[in-house]
Amino acid sequence: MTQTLPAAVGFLAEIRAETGRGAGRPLEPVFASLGSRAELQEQSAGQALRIVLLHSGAPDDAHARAGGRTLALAGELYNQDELVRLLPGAARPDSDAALVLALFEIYDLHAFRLLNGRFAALLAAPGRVVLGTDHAGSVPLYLSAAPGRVLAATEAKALRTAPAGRRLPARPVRRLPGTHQVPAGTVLDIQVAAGDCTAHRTWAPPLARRTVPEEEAAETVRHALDRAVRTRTGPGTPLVVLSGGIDSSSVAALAARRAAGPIDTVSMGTDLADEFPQARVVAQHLASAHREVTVPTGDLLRRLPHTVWAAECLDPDIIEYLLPLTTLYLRLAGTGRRILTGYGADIPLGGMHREDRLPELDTAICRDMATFDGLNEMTPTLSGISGHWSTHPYWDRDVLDLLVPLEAGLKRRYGQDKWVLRAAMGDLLPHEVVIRPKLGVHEGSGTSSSFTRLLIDAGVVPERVRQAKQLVVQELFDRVVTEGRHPNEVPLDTVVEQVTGPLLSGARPVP
Ligand code: AMP
Ligand code: PCX
Ligand code: MG
Repeated sequence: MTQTLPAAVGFLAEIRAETGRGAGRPLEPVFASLGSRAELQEQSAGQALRIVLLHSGAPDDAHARAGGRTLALAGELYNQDELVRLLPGAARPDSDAALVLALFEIYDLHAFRLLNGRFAALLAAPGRVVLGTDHAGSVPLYLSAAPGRVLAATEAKALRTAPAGRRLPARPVRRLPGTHQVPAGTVLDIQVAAGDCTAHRTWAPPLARRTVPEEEAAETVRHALDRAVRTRTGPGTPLVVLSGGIDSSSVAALAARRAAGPIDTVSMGTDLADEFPQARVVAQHLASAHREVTVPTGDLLRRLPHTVWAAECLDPDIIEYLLPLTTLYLRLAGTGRRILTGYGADIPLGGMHREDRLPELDTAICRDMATFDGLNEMTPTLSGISGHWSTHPYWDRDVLDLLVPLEAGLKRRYGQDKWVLRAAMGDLLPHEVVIRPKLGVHEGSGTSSSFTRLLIDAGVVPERVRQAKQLVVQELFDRVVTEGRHPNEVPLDTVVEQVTGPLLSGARPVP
């Protein structure tokens, strides 16, 4: 059978020096993402290794062994064709995990500088553990290390019962002492005996800007995005989450052009707001099998705990972007779909920035490219909690390396935002779609306003709504990540009551 999803979508790994010092009870493999579990255990060179793979039917493809090294990979690569050319001999490794391991044998940790993918990886060698994230850190990876042991997992909650680890050159996780997140585009090289850890950046957002003639800019963007969509499209019918804006409509158009039959598209809205008419124009143009999903706002807000559980994110703005998508994924029939989105296009293109001046536009792009790490907004776990795999072509490494450096005047031009993308896609979409500005998902679905309304109804004054949203998200994080509770057991109304109580009794701030 041809695999639709990556071989593994997550893992938990424990490496212990067999000195007795690092001994401890094995951790429970607790994941929000759905999947089957397969466990590997190895004992060699005075080191014990245990890996629990969260897999989708082919666990043997998610790990590889050679030369005393074992590698586990959650996720997938998008540039295998160029990578295999680096290997000696004609035989193509039979999995992405085997390919990364073969590259590691040649380049050691610098192999991670070569990869374009959506993955988290762990490599165990005698006395050494290497942890690597893709350029965007799009599959989150966490670790806890102490002399004689390294624990790592693709979800922080899987490490919640880990004994306190030492401080590392990585971001600490709230209220999990010694648990850190591996930064985006980073390899951590850990000496097991001492627990020492060195960080190597393997990717950084480009800082320079390039001037490119209009036509060439549009052509190269089209080519790069087309390749990113192609490499993300599996053997089955592609499913695109479609808002009708230029970002997701472009992905849908490129997927439809290559597909043998109609692609699937789906749009979500609520009883408060939707963008169904706009999405319908695109679906009709592409002759996709299109669905509209209307979610009552009460049901939408009840998915806040699930969104925090999946994203392990503390940023209330990001949670507002992710809530409608998580809710939509939970309403998709069955499991095992490969989902393409237009998520992230607005970051390198400055699409959420609504004004004409170029310095402000580039300032916003610089800020967003410098602050995305750790937000987990691209995490596959959002769709993983309903057994699907999402992937975001605009955050392909080559697409980002092309989009970010385009000078701001190519991004805002002739009074249009994201001009270069609109120019690149002009021939594949109806003109009205190509030129239409759009609201963000949190606005188009009424998510932000319904979350605000919930808090106002609970008595929060407008000036404190933002603070209250932050507190709700923090409290949800503490319950579903730190305490490890299932989101179904965390009723939103009690959390709202708990965090708004102190806000209500406090003095009303002077406006
Ligand atoms: P945005 O940039 O706000 O359009 O949202 C990011 C991505 O989420 C889009 O490119 C779409 O792939 C997806 N999305 C946004 N809104 C919707 C919606 N109403 N229905 C389905 N997918 C959506
Ligand atoms: N988006 C944006 C990303 C949200 C901003 N994230 C950030 N600054 N790290 C996108 O899809 O590009 C919307 C709704 O727009 C989510
Ligand atoms: Mg967008």
